[in-house]
Amino acid sequence: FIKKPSTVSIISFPFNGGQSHPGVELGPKELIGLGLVDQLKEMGYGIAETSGVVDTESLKPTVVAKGLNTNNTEWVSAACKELSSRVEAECRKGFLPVTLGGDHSLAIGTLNGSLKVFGDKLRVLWVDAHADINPLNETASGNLHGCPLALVCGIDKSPFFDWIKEHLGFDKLVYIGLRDVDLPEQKVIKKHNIKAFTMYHIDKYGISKVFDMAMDYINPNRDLPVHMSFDVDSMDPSVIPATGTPVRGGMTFREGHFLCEAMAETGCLVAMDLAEVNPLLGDKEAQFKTIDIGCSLVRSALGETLL
Ligand code: EXY
Ligand code: MN
Ligand code: MN
Ligand code: MN
Repeated sequence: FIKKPSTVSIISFPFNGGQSHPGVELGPKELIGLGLVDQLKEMGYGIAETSGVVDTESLKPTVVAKGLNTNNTEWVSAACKELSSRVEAECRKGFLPVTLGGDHSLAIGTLNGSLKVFGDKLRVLWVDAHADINPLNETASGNLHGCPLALVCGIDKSPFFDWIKEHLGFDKLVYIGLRDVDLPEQKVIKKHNIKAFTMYHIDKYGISKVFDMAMDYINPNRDLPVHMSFDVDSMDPSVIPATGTPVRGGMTFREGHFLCEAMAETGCLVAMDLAEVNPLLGDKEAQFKTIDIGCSLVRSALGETLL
């Protein structure tokens, strides 16, 4: 248990540069529009004055480098650099930054920010259908939302991301929810022995045991600061349909909420991301479900209980 922040800072990151579906940049507005800030206030959290929106559009470069293997590289870099300083500033004040995406390349910024504050103590719980650790010269899609951890863990030292000085140790990261991992990512995970609990493990052991095993691995005494980066596509598409890279066979409504409730129970959460909500990818019902459950997952991670 560590000193749990009593003030949250909601950072809206309306960004779609890490992938190709328009609409994911509307995620933050929809989540807040459904009342997330008021819900957190009702839970007793203070809302930081410095909550706000990162103006990602103003950071879009006019000239784009040619011949790169990845798309929107400079834009992703500039936007995430700004996001990093926002997250760093909030963590330094002892607030809990909740970064609302926007695509998962946002984690390049959020994890850099929390690493600057917590350093080698920081632990990362990555909840996702995907590993998001493609080396930049090996990604098949060229979408940087499939690469954040390659930059955060220092596998890639791209000159376009020269502002990334801090790297996360591979033994400080754990995955829950994997079910769609590219070959280059499998190579990286095996080479660096990254701990990963896939949907197979959730089926085999149940989410409670998987959570405990994950926490025992990165945070055995439950006394280290944990940054949870939650990709909504970790959930089954029947639960959260409006997202850019859905993969069947995901977590149920309760598995996702249990994971967040158990994370809150540790009292170790110091930062959270909610990524990949794309309100345009589904009909009205799909949109509402996705945003409503996104808000609910955040509340659970911040301590909302059923009784
Ligand atoms: N691994 C695939 C790629 O690199 O393009 C799919 C990545 C999906 C990324 C989303 C954020 O999790
Ligand atoms: Mn992801
Ligand atoms: Mn994903
Ligand atoms: Mn390093």
